[in-house]
Amino acid sequence: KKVMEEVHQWGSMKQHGVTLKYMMEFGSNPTDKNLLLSAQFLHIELPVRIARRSIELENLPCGLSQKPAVLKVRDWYLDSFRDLRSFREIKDMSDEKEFTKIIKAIKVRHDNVVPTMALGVLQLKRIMNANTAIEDHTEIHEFLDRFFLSRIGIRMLIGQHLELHKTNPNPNCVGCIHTKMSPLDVTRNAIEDARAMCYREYGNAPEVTIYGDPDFTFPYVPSHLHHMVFELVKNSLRAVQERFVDDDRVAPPVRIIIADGIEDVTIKISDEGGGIPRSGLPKLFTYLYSTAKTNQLLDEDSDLGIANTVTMAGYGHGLPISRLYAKYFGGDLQILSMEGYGTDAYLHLCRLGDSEEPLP
Ligand code: W6P
Repeated sequence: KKVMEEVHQWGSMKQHGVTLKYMMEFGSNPTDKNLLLSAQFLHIELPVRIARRSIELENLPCGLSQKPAVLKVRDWYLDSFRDLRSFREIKDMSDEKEFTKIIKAIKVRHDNVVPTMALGVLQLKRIMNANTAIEDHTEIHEFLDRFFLSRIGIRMLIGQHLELHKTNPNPNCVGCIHTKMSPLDVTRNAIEDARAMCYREYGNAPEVTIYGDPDFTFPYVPSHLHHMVFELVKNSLRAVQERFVDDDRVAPPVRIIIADGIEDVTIKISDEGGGIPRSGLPKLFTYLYSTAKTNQLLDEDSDLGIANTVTMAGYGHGLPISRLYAKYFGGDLQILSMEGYGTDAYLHLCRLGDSEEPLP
């Protein structure tokens, strides 16, 4: 209870965003002095950001805060807040080293926040379906958007600090930023992973064609791009695969085009999976709506729905979270569909790395 006072105090402090450019400039020089400055910054910034989320987790509508899975996430946030606040002032490299261990452990503690929150939402949905009143999900949706966007930022900051400690880093990498990332390479890998998953689930996977300049590179975080393209290709493969089951026709390939513009790098992913009705488009990005039949396998008592993480349907949070990854560095994700034909996803990645972190 005493800790809540401190949480409220820290939760009202200003958050300080950083830019991709700043992270690159700062991180390209991992001297002891900079490592110390970085740790000192995180020692203040992380409790501020974590306190805000803890407060929001306590005050969710429709009783979401009381769902067991959400309580568990709230406890992770409070534990991390305590860990950070109980750490002494960082004065020398020995403090820095120990602090780095703490934030590494915090990152691991929060590894399963996304599936656990998905479980919390599911626990809420169970009772909401019972009373069929037209519920307004806007507030919960907007909370989850803020919550997951903040999580991306927190993990990016911790990840950057941890990567700076690497003894033999890739010369083209600054922390988890690849200064010469080839979107074509990352896309190829994401396609391979998505097709492998499709193959496991259906015993077959549609072809994917890809157009783009193989020599084009720009600074970005490969793991973020992989996550987004993997999610989109998975959706397309599933749509095509399900439309062409028991069909003599060969499935039309998913087509990907990578365009390098001045402002944006845009990746278009087109499928002929039959499309979705216009009225269904907004639902694609909502957390409370999900078609995943496999979700029913989730058990209240099981820690996580292990089975679900390996199916293509996932938790149904993949698209909204992919859009947050795009937005985190100033990009966006749009989906257009022609019902009866297919769907196009436009993934815009911002090239000018000086857009500041959006801080919810
Ligand atoms: C579909 C539905 C969808 C969502 C996102 C990306 C691609 C696709 N294709 O049929």
